[in-house]
Amino acid sequence: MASKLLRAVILGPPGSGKGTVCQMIAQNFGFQHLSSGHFLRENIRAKTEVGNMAKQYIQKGLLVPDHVITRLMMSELEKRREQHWLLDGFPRTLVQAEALDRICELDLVISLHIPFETLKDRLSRRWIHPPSGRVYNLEFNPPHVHGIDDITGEPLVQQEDDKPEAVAARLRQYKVVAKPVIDLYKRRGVLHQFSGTETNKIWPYVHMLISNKIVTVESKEAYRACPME
Ligand code: G5P
Ligand code: MG
Repeated sequence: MASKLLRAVILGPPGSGKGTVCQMIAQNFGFQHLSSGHFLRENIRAKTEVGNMAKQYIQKGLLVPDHVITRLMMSELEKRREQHWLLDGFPRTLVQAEALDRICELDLVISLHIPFETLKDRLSRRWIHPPSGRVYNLEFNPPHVHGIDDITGEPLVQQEDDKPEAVAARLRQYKVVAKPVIDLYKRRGVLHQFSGTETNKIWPYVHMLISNKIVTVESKEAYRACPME
């Protein structure tokens, strides 16, 4: 792994496979996978002040206010200054992207484009293991035993915001707020878009992109350490 710390973000509508792709990247490249939804759900379970506030929004499929999520994510990033990280679900609005800009420069932004019908199907079949954030799908990656987490043997649950009304609201909202964020990263030349209906078919391209990025960063670092006359 390169000595420079890599800063990456994955964008995409609910159900587009951000969490699934991040799990693959984390396993293959050792990035820390930081999911804003996971941190929010942890806070809800722990009944913190942030969690109690966020719950009302999440259950309705609405975005949590910018200042709440930004403060939460900044404090999580502060704890991981020395690690390569990959943000999943943050930033989601232009205000959040500007807050992230103030603390780091992104090396890479991945944006997933998946058809609407595919998203609705996937979310209604999703089950998760709340303590770890592990994601399953009854068709795509089912647990070994129905309703049970493969690693811990604990029960899986279906999230409140995967209910049909909440899913439709989340998809509508994504289209509106994500556009300026995508445009910003496109203008900066760090955005890489992937389209398709199957994560396993998108994955080899994402793998290649990250491998190339790591090689590029390593060669730049080597050049800086030993510049040619
Ligand atoms: P989250 O938790 O960030 P969303 O809405 O961004 O939630 P979500 O639902 O977690 O996104 P995903 O991570 O993009 O989707 O997708 P996933 O979980 O990997 O895959 C979806 C399902 O499809 C899984 O069951 C998976 O196994 C399956 N799957 C994947 N690939 C395939 C495939 O190829 N084929 C098939 N058949 N299945 C597949 O945020 C939750 C809420 O928190 C708040 C908001 O209220 C949000 O709604 N929040 C924020 N609010 C404000 N600002 C922020 N930055 C916020 N972040 C979170
Ligand atoms: Mg997710």
